Amino acid sequence: MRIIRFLNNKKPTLGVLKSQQVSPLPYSDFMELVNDAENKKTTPLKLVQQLIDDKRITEVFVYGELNLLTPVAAPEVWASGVTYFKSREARNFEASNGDMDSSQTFYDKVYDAERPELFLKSTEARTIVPNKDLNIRSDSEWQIPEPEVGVVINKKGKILGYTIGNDMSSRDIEGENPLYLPQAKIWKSSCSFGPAIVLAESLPDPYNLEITLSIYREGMKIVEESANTNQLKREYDELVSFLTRDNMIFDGTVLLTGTSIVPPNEFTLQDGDRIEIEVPEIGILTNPVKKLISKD
Ligand code: DO4
Ligand code: MG
Repeated sequence: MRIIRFLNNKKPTLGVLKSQQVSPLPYSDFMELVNDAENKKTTPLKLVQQLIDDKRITEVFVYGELNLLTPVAAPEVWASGVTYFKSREARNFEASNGDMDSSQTFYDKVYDAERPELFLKSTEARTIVPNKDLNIRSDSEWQIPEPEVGVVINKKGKILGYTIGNDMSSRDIEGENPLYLPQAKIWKSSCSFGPAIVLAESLPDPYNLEITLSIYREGMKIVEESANTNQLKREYDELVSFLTRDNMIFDGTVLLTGTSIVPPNEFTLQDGDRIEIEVPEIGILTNPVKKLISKD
């Protein structure tokens, strides 16, 4: 079952997405549904099914006509790094100016270490809803989207559902010095997620999700690459357990689980590009790209 959130008469409204039809739910946020299910000693899936069976939902909206919001108002988005072999190779490439040698880099070490790389990626105000502009930095010449599966968790670290996230990244800033990671990852509107959350209890196998990245420029598809979560080096719960350890985590937090898709090394995003990330079980996360103008 896929849950979305949209503006209905300017009010955030939760909805169930089936084919291209959306049935509104009596909640304004995903966590309200989760908490109501917990109070009623049931699960979100059963509660929504009950609302539908009781014919308490009669209105239907057309998905393509909605003003989408992120499917949960996530106070924070965290991200995992170097959880796929492909990401390890790409990080080594950008850090070595293409002159790869086989010595053990930080990226090689973190790929094999027990403790994963985790970092704060975004806050609610910096996170962009589906179909709205994602920014690229004014001071970077090498920027890419990172298509990732995101887990939606509660404050105890329980995985409630799965979504699609975009961990926009500056490869030249990170490649210059790994200590620049926060600047390579966080700026105004550098993260989006959505369009839906597929409930954990209704997703048969989160380790077999095909992710496809498409990038369009002047109407033409210029990048198309796919990967599968069966290549993930770690388990979702393992990443969550490190995130919640000795930490303060809020209900509705999203943890992105790393990328296995890296566009060709010569590629960089440009103003006017359109990014689409598809996971068939979840949907398509679409965002146009806008280049920030330096105020220096
Ligand atoms: O080490 C830098 C971040 C890597 C990352 O974001 C990823 O692997 O997805
Ligand atoms: Mg990433």
